[in-house]
Amino acid sequence: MNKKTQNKLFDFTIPTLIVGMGGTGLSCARYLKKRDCSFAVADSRDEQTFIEGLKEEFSPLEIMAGDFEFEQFKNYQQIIVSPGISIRSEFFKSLQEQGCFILGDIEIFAQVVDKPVIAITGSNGKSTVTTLVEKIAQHCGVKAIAGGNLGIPALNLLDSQSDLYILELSSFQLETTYSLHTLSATVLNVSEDHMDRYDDLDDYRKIKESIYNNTDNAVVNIDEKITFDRVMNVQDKEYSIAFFGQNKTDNKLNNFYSLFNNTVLVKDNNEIVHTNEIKLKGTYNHLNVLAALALLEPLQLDQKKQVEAIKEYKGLSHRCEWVEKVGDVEFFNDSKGTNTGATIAAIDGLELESNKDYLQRKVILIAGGVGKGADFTELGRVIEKKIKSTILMGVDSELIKSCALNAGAKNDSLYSVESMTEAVSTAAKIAKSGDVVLFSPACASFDMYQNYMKRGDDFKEKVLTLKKTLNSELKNVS
Ligand code: UMA
Ligand code: ADP
Repeated sequence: MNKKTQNKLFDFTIPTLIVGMGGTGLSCARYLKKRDCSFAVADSRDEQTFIEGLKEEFSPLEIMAGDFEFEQFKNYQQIIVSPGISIRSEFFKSLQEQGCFILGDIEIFAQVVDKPVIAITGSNGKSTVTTLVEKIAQHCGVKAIAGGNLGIPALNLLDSQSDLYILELSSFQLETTYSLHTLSATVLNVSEDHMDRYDDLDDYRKIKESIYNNTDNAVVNIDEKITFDRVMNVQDKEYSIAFFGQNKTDNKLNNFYSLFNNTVLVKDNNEIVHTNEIKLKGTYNHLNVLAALALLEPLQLDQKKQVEAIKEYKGLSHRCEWVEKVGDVEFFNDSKGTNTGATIAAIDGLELESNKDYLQRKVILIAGGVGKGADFTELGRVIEKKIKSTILMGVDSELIKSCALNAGAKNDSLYSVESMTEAVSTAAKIAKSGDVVLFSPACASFDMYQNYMKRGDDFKEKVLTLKKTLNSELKNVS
């Protein structure tokens, strides 16, 4: 929305400090090494094998391992900070006051990329939309590659020499990005996440909205009223706007990609594809498809080809992924549901009419983990309204439980467990024929797992073990 928000540019000729040597830090170090730039690295980890590995790859290299030291850091005029480290701490604020230029890997990418970039942020749906945009573009013959928060760090994408880059950007990455010019950009939606790093929801939203700085095509969700108004109220807009959302009869928007009557995707009055022809299920996923199409609009791709790609796309693992039918009970893995917005969307996305009928509820929810400072009030209400039984585990399970109880959920519909094995076996005990077990934690995984993928894999493994055990018990009986 605003043009540049930082006047400084990264200077490849002066020494740089890279802070955090995970995927992002490594990609920066490798990129700077290729360009013969001078750099040092810092990481709180001080394990010997980690340090030896860095020395082996980047020697000679200054490594600051262990606690961050202000006196050492302040010698660097530019510091690349990994997204997992907050630049809002007093430590980094003081460095900025000393004149240090704090930036992230996406800022360097922004300064060197010479092909169009499509950028996607939002609390939920980023990976789904990013991958879908990539798949559609590729199917239409464009040499396109996706990465960023999705997994492959942005600077690594450059090796592919692609003609189109599609970046999933987290709010953490946007905080340290100043000059990214995009062909298209979107904030898919905003709901509470990472509240341990932001003052409030609007603070978080504004960081997300910075993705529209310097875009040619702002793709806007009509139901995100605050963001919609901010984008619309910019004077002398230097970008076009494409909208996406559910079609309401009073809408007079142009360039509107909408879901009509929950059954057809349309652009203005032109039909694109029927929802029953798409493998992705749930209203939120249909909105994801519309956002992907709106993002690709500037490329003017062949519609027939785009629709072919959409019909083919099955979605990603760990996102409302069907796992197994055990007996007559279906199990879904939504381990990537790491905030309340995602879990509520997943519950609604199951589209079970019976959810609305208190006596015939079918969904058993398994949730819990690290809440990241979230307010679970709304999730509590949804549990009370739509869930038959809820099984809770992880460090913040009690927070979810008390919100569900406050909303009026019955105590005997809430179960506390210690492990995934116990969660799955409890679900199996409670479930009746025709029920659905949804693992959608509404929380991050790192109290019990390395990441959401390991957590989802563990859930799937426990479900498969359950199925095997039941099958062998049945055999023994017969
Ligand atoms: N570190 C310190 N001090 C600290 C904290 C971390 O030195 O106080 C070091 C760690 O020891 C480690 C490194 O920093 O060596 C980790 O850096 P990082 O947490 O920034 O993680 P990366 O491996 O660089 O991964 C990041 C993203 N991680 C986060 O934003 C937390 C990855 O998104 C992303 O895929 C990757 O860059 C490539 O772009 C993950 C994520 O969880 C999937 N993202 C959040 C989300 O989706 O909700 C935002
Ligand atoms: P992200 O990359 O933003 O975490 P994903 O595409 O990986 O998003 O989806 C994560 C989870 O978020 C899904 O499993 C689903 O529960 C939920 N989700 C996906 N798209 C949306 C959406 N548009 N609105 C709300 N929730 C969504």
